[in-house]
Parts: sequence; structure tokens; C-alpha cells
Amino acid sequence: MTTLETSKPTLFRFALSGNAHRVELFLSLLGVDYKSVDVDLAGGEQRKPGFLKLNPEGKVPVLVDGDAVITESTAILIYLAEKYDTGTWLPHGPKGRADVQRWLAVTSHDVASGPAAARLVGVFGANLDLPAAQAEGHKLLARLDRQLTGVPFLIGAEPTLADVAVYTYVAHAPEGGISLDDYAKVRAWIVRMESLPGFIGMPKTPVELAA
Ligand SMILES: N[C@@H](CCC(=O)N[C@@H](CS)C(=O)NCC(=O)O)C(=O)O
Repeated sequence: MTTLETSKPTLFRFALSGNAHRVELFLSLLGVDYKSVDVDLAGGEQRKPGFLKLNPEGKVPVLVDGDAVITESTAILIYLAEKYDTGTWLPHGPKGRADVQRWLAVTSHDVASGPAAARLVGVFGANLDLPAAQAEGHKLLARLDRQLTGVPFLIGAEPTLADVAVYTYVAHAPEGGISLDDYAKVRAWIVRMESLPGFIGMPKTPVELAA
């Protein structure tokens, strides 16, 4: 971890963290000039006093922006949209706001217990119930495939925060042994997301990181 430079928002992240990636992706899509600081999760840096001062939960991502210290990836997405979005990533009006919140809730529950949990087993060898996580993952993918019938993005014609929140762990679902083969609309949506100006990906595996 390096010292804070207060003039730019600073993202504390880990290169293979999907929760951190969704934030970094949004910073990049918004064109925000930010700094990133790697936290060595494998070496336990997240449990050291310096990092615990930023996030007592010992988890990335953390965004520091001036005096604001924000934790929880979905909260950081909202913060960034409110502060830096000059477009429509966070739709205006009650229905648009509710639609985004619905997908943030799906992200925190169904994405976390499905593809994110399966990937923790596949990539990091976590001791979790892989078949249960994979079954959750397929339920989520079927729901997304239905949602994407006739619309290019999750809540309509334009990409929103909802897409950013859901994208990373869905695109990386195969790393948890969850195939995307049966979900053509989800695969097409992933391609659309990856074509957005400013899109940045997350390395697909630790092997790719070393390449
Ligand atoms: N609900 C949190 C989850 C954050 C989280 O689980 N981060 C993981 C990396 S993906 C972490 O920092 N793990 C370190 C640890 O548990 O020791 C969010 O959305 O930000």
C-alpha cells in the first residue's frame, strides 16, 4: 500500500477481486482520473492496522475521495454516479432508480452466492459448497437471459449502473465452472458491455495475470 494522494479518488483494490473490478470498471467508463492501490490480499495486508483504519471489515474495494472513505462496492458505485456521472448511468425518476436498486440487490445476494461464490472455489480454492453456488449461478443466468429479451441492457436501451454491477462475476462465471453456453442473450450482453468506450476487463485467471 502506498500513501494517499488526496487530489484524485483512490481505489484500494486487488487485481482478481470482482467486487473491486466493478468499481474500477465504472471509474473507467465515467472517465474519472483515479489512482489505484493494490492491497495484497494473499499476504493478509487487508488485516493489518493501516488497511483496517480504512475498512474495519478488512475487505476491498475501498474508495477514498477527499474526506470520504466509502466501502462496499455497490455503495461506491452509487457514490461515483452521484458525484461524477454527467450522463444516465443512474437513471432519474422513481422507476429508473428502483430498477437500478433491484439489480444492486441481485448483485449483493444472487451474484454473490452464485457465480462469485463458485469462482472463489474455482480460482482461490475456497471451502464453499460448489454445486449449490453453481445451481444459484444457473438460476441467475436464466433470469438475466429472460431480462435481456428484446432489450440490449438490463433496464433498457442504454447501459446503466445495473449492468456495471452485474457484469464482472457473470462474465467470469466459467471460472467457477458455470458455463454460459445456454445463455445466448447473456453472452451478447457481455460482448456489448465489453464494447463500451472506456471498458476495462479483469484478468480471467491468475495464470493470465502472470503472462
Ligand atoms: N460486499 C463487499 C464484499 C467485498 C469482498 O468480499 N471483498 C473481498 C475481495 S472480492 C476481500 O477483500 N476479501 C478479503 C478477505 O475476506 O480477507 C463489497 O461488495 O464490496
